[in-house]
Amino acid sequence: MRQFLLSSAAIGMALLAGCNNATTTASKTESDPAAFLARAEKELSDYSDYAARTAWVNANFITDDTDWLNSRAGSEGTQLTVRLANETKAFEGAKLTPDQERKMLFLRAGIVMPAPSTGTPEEQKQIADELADVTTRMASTYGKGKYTVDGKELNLEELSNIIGDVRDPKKLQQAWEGWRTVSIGPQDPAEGKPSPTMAEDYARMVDIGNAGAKELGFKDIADMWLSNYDMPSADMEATVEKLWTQVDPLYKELHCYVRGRLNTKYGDAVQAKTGPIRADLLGNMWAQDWTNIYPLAAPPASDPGYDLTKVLVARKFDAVKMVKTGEGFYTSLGLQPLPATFWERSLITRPRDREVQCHASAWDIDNLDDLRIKMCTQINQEDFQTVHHELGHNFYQRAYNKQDFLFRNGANDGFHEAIGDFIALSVTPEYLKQLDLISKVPPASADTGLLMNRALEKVSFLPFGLMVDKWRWQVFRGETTPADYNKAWWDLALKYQGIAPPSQRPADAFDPGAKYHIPANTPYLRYFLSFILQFQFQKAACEQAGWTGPLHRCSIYGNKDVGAKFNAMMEMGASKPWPDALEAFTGTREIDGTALVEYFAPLQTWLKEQNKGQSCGW
Ligand code: X8Z
Ligand code: ZN
Repeated sequence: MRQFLLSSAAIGMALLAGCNNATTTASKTESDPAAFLARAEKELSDYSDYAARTAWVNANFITDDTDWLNSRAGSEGTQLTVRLANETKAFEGAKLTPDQERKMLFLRAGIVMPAPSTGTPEEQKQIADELADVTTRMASTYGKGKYTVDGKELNLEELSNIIGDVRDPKKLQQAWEGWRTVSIGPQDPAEGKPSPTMAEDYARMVDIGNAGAKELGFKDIADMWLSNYDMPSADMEATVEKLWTQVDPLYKELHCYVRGRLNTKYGDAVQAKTGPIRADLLGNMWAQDWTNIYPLAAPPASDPGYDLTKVLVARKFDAVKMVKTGEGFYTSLGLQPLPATFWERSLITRPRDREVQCHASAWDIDNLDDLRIKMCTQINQEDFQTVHHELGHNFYQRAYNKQDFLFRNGANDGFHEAIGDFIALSVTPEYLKQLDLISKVPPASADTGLLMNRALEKVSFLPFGLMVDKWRWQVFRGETTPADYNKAWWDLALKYQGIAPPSQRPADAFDPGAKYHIPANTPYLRYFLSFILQFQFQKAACEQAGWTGPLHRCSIYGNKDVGAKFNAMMEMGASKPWPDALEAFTGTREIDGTALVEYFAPLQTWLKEQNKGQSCGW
């Protein structure tokens, strides 16, 4: 199974999974690589069918019992994948085809959180069980998170709505700090001994994972995660630095301008003219998407004349209509509609009477066509975007379902995240007019406003997309120890995002745990890469479509020629190194931030003008 996003250590191979009886660890490696790989793929596929359903039920119905089941499946998955990874060692130095090499690498490097397999079978099982318990507990603690405001228990959507809509700094601070109490962990004094805190669980997971990574020949988990990009891990890290250098100046201009507008709105006592931005003022719980403060940052005299959230509400969109509209975009490109089971089995609104993991995700339960999404959809611009994002995962999954099992994956994980976002870049005024959602297309004078809206979503994200895994790499490498977990998090937020918490954080805070991907153990570099790649896809697609206007006005809606080329890239799955897939669709083999910078160039020019005389940076 591949769930985007929801990988637990269990299901952990960025790819994969599978297991029958985990304690039969005695290596039974065949001498023929083809026979070994055929067995490995069969074992993973069998396990995946079972683990995906267990994880789905757990995420849709969080109880002690489903935690127990998920943890058990997770432990079995760890034991299976670690055993197979170790079995690949028998083929080191053997003559392999490029496909076989690739599959061996996926088996060895594709486990998100490995456990060591030393000791007796009983000891191996014990440590895999412990890892699974710790990771399931962290994810479920996050999923069940709530905080009481004015006597009312609020969940993450409700707290996020405060951060998005309210402009009273005291209320913002309360919701922002309130959500961060969730990541302290389940402290139930009635049970006598309190459960471990999330930070304690996290530290234990890191110890186990690093031991597992070393056994598989990696320096640590960071080295292992960075080994999944068709180049040595150090080269990938250098590539990421290059990308950041390309986009950092644009981010700094946006930061500078937005800080000035927040200062005008709130005054010096709340937001100073210089220094970092107060993290709770940016309209999003993690300051990773600033679209909600568009009304504060809107360029004067450049009003696009519509607000997508208001349009959706006025047109009485419900969750199903949001998803149907998203599907309609993909089918307009010539892709087949989603299967009937998608509509029967997906979860698209938050149920009232049970605990669910509401962070949006897309699932491929049988690695074939049992596709589903799970999201607690709200009727707004952000979730309209998210619907396209999640469906992108599902259409990609179905496109590569004829590949061998180990190749049923994205070209790299950044591609998987970029598919749906690329499609959503085509949600332009011209497209909305075609759907009859707006009555007239705004004139060129609205371009700065339109670009600002997009920048508040895309450019604001870049430093966050980078700092999450910078933090994890430091932790995995032992450069940040548990006592400094929170300090290191805020040091990176300051360095890259230029933001600071509204007040000093308490000594027991574990703020990384208030972001889904940390307790759920989902690597985050993929999103940074996606935000770069989606603009490369957009540029190439619009060139293919013969578009000559400004890129942000280009929509590929209905273009079956572009759709066919796009589908050809998706069908490749992970069967070839990712530069091959990139080349197939865009003609270039390099991941590069230039397309993003070009897309926003008119806005950057405008921002520079506005920021004249300011001392930008922090
Ligand atoms: O987690 C997601 C998706 C699921 S793969 C909703 N995203 C990141 C996040 O929410 O932090 C999409 C953008 C970044
Ligand atoms: Zn995603």
